[in-house]
Amino acid sequence: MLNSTITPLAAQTELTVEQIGAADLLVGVPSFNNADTIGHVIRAVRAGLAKYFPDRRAVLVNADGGSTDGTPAIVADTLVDFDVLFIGDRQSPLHRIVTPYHGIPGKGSAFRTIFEIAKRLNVQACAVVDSDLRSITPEWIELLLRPIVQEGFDYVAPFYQRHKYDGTITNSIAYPLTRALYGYQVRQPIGGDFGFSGDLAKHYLNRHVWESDVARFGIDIWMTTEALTSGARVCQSFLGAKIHNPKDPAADLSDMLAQVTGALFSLMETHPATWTPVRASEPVPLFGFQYETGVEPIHVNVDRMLEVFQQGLQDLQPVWSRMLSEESMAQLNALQGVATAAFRMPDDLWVRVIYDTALSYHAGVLPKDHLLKALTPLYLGRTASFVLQTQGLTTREAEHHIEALCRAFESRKEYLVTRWP
Ligand SMILES: Nc1nc2c(ncn2[C@@H]2O[C@H](COP(=O)(O)OP(=O)(O)OP(=O)(O)O)[C@@H](O)[C@H]2O)c(=O)[nH]1
Ligand SMILES: [Mg+2]
Repeated sequence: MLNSTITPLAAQTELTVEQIGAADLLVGVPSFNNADTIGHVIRAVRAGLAKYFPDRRAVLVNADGGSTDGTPAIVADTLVDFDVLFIGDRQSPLHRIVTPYHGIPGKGSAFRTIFEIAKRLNVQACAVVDSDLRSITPEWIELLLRPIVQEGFDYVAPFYQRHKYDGTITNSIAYPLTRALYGYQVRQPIGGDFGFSGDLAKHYLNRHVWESDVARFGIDIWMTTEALTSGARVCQSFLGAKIHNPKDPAADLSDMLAQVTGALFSLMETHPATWTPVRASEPVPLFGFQYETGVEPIHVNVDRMLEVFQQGLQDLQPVWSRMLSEESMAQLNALQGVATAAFRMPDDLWVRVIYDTALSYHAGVLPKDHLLKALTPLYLGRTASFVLQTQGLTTREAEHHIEALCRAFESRKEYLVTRWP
């Protein structure tokens, strides 16, 4: 593999980067139609850099995916006196034909551009924050950058309080699986707001993954996993509440689920020597003062989720029976027609579903996109079960259930390892 592939930048960006020459800190903000919220995010970034790093040369990069709601103009209006770069990761169709390697539209492609600028400016530390955040404060910038700049860490994952029904992909798959595989308790491996060193940004650029799910929403889990497997020093920072524009798991999450699990499973194929020997997990250092915050309630439609699950039991038998073990299939079939209040998909069954799916992905029993799509109704069944099980519980109490799920992933890991060829 070539190590020197250069990520192309738009001509104007090239010029601006050249003029800036070098910087100490870079904050990247990916955006795609975030006009309602990005002004707040940019103000927080700007204040954070000014307050906590007044003597450092700082650059803010807004990597926009072709917003049609005026997002870039709002960014421009919000900033006056420091260097800003505006990047479009979505080329016009014509332009894309000329330079197809500019990348597929997605959050990951936006990050690739951010990494490239970080490399060219030779920065010491970077942070990235989502542009739909409504709870970001200037302190987030310090909490994401300081561990890199002063404490010798290479990667900072966020740690926030979220409503018990926000982050369902995190809670049911990304956190438990990452913890069981690699042995580190990174609570928000796909939180989206990270700090990392300039060196780690270069490492990311040298991995050639930009035609895969990593170019889209696979980017977050990929960054965290690459950090863990490359021997980077990883920590977490407590950022308070994460309040953003949440998605209804039943409505919007299918593509994101496929991209995140696709990245997770393909990373398992890249790093088997790292994860197969691991049998326990350890806490990861946590910076920042922890306090209780209020979180906004998230409404989820359990009936809709169960409908999709039951429909899957009807239609997807041929697919599920190829990707799951007989025992899992039998347990799933026993859930047919179960009334909502009584519906439960136990931890052990869910762990088996995920491990079986990872094994089938690796074995190539089905085209990968079919397999990942077939996971959606199963995930919705599990999410409905979690909602029903934790109804009436506080977020903190619901956390005990997530901890129990993590332990189930860890204690059943032998099942996965012994079947991995
Ligand atoms: N440049 C670019 N940015 C994107 C694209 N898709 C999403 N983003 C940005 O990535 C960030 C995260 O996207 P969200 O849709 O909030 O996803 P999320 O918060 O991880 O997922 P949920 O927990 O489901 O809300 C936001 O700042 C988006 O603007 C894209 O295609 N291009
Ligand atoms: Mg969001």
